Amino acid sequence: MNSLSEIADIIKANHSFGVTYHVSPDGDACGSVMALVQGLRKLGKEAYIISRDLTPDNLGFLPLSMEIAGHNTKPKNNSDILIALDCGNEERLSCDISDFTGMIINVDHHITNDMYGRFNYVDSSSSATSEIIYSLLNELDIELDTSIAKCLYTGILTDTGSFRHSNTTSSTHRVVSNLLNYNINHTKIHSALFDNKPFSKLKLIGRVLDDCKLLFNGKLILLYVTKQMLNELNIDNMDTGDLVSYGLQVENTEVSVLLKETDCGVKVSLRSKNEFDVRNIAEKFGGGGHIKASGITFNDCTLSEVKDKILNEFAKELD
Ligand SMILES: [Mn+2]
Repeated sequence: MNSLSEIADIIKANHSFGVTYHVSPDGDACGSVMALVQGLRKLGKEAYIISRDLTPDNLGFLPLSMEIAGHNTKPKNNSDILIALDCGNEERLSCDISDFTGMIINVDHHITNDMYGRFNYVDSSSSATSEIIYSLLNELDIELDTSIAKCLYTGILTDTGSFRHSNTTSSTHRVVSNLLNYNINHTKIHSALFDNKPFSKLKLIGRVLDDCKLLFNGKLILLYVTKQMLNELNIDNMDTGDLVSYGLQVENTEVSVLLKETDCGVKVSLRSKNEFDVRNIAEKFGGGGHIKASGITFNDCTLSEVKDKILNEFAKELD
């Protein structure tokens, strides 16, 4: 692995950068990419966002969200470097790298990173990739401003579950304390992120909670989002991964499992409250993530097939 100052040196020595993140970008992916792109432009570099995804609705308030419009899906021919942020492996990049011959710089905080870059900086003790980008901008002597601070704050806030997850450290709070000096309106950021749901989402939450089930003596809670629910509520395209966290609000639960029926199969979100390692389960099915937050995608499977497979694995550890 490289040091952050080596990464900074490579950046200083080059001119053109495509910057990308993982598919289905979240607050940390978007926040870290947008902060770095703005910082690189301040250095006089050519920098642009590469994304096969659109900005999620609740992140539309971030600067540069207009630059994620689905037209840059691969690095430009003349780009020296592709910087990949918050993404553990090449397969999950929201970027087509099949023709790319330049160098990849991989900066991430996922413990299971494949080190797929020519240069790699992975710090799993960082709460968010945005926390690392804060340090990288420092290494590059880039003066922060309100717009950059807003992006980094959003990334850290979302990846720490508003500073409640165990990945939150004193260093996280130190970084955030500095970010608040750049005149960001943290109350407004919080509202834009969390108090901004379509009414249909609230109705969906009601349906999902009404149908959820406690299993394994209350240690696991199972939630479903079915196509039928989405159809009945006229919901077309909505991120529902956050619903999994409701399961952990129940006393004595250890694991929350959300199964979402999609057009191609089933998406599974796994969350753990304390010690249980859900990544271990996810990896058995080709998924991945963090110890307390992981995901799996099953193609061409029905909801009940996936439910059986997943519960069989949990039974080995929770029964
Ligand atoms: Mn992250």
